[in-house]
Amino acid sequence: MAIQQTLILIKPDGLIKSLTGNVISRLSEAKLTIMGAKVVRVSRELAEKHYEHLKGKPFFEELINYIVGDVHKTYRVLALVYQGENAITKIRDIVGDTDPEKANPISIRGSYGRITTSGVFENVVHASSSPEDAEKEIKLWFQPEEIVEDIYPIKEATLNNVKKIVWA
Ligand code: IDP
Ligand code: MG
Repeated sequence: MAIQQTLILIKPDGLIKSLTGNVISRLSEAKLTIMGAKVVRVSRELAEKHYEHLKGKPFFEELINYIVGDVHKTYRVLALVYQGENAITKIRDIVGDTDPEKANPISIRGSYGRITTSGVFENVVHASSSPEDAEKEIKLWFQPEEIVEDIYPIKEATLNNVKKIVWA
């Protein structure tokens, strides 16, 4: 079994429905370790990079409106990094299928998700799908100093004469 990292986002519907505590309790069943956590106001640029692989899908624009907070007028997501053995599959099992109607009813998405009339799946949380996606996503959402251990290689960079630690 491999030690993996995974990025979780509690999306704006999760925050406006006051599900943060429930979601974190459910995720704790996986017995993983939290490595980083923060509240983020999501820019369109960050949203489009995060969902790059879905560009061209009919629901893409609505998905971006959803994750930046325009749909729920809730301009924040809670971003979490978990680490542990088989973290990706363990978390995806607790989170459930992408489509809330197909998701196991006791999963997070099965319990709390819905399909809106605009067609986007409001499914409460994001969870990385593979180790490659997790690495890309964690490096996109977090700076090295925001993670309690160096989970990926880092390097020193100079930006406007200021030395900074960045992902290598
Ligand atoms: P995932 O979140 O389960 O990894 P992805 O295919 O990466 O699923 O899609 C990202 C997000 O886009 C989903 O969580 C959901 O909010 C939305 N989405 C994906 N597929 C559809 C669809 O067929 N209809 C509407 N929304 C979708
Ligand atoms: Mg995905």
